[in-house]
Amino acid sequence: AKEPVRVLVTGAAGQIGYALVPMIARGVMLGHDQPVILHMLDIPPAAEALNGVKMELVDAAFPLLKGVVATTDVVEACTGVNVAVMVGGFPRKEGMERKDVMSKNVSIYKSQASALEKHAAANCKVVVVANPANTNALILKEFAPSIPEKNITCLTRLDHNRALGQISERLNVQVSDVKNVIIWGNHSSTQYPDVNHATIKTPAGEKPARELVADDAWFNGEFITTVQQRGAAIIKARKLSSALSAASSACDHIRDWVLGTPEGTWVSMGVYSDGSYNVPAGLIYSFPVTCQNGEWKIVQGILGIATLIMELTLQQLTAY
Ligand code: NAX
Repeated sequence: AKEPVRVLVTGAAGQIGYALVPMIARGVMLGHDQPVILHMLDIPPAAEALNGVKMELVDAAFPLLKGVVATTDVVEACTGVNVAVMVGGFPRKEGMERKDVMSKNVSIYKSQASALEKHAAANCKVVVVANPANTNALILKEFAPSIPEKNITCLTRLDHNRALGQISERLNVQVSDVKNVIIWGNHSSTQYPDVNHATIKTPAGEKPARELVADDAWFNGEFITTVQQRGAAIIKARKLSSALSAASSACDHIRDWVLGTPEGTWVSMGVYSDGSYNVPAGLIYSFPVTCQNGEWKIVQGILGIATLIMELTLQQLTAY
């Protein structure tokens, strides 16, 4: 039997946490033959709720779940963890300046970074979900210099999955037949969802998504804004922000990172830039990546956005 993997979820008493921990305990994140021990961290005002989540995990009698640590102590939470999903943080609230949120998150991520650095298992893989996700990941990377920078990532897989979902709905195809969209940049409304390399599996082989859509203009306008503003649309509808889709996407992110991406498929991950595509080195930025043997690699040689826009203009010109 496999040794259990220890998975930390911070902010585990929150809404994403509540959707995420049962997925992990069911093997959605690390595989259906991989036992897990859950480490759940939250802050003292949420301690009672956190304990309630622990009670429900016990009640659900998950066969793969070999233990639960529910704590408000950051060191206890981080000790021995192999995977860390950072969901807790201080989100920007109405009327708050960006710099106010930043300083709160700097202190949270600074202490969590040093606890992970000192107490997590060697080669612990980290994904930051809490917004601003790119920035929080960067803070974590800066304050945990002994954790290899390739091990610190942020979640843009939700945006990636939203793009797949929109294409599937629009083209009336199965979402599992759509692949290779790209989210460039941030997890924020300034991200660039790119469909120019996306393909659809058809009985006649893989076809570019752009060839199959009746109205190509949709891809250049409404598609992009729908993906960029999907988070806001969910809040408007649910009066709460995305939780089940965020949790499921966090599982996808870790699963593909640890177990690998299928041949010919890439996914979007926020990772530190090595200067690829002229993105300043050291930033945490969303790129198309493939994963193998527990390591991600930025897909090279895809037309950059500037080239791409030029190309499109040329295509439009030659079409006349
Ligand atoms: P909730 O407010 O429901 O939960 C957050 C939890 O974090 C709370 O239980 C809170 O007590 C806890 N927390 C606060 N400070 C903490 C600390 N220092 N240590 C440990 N726990 C702490 O928010 P939820 O809806 O679960 O969202 C969590 C975060 O995910 C937010 O920052 C949100 O903006 C972000 N999101 C990121 C997404 C992404 O794709 N990257 C999408 C969904 C989501 O909006």
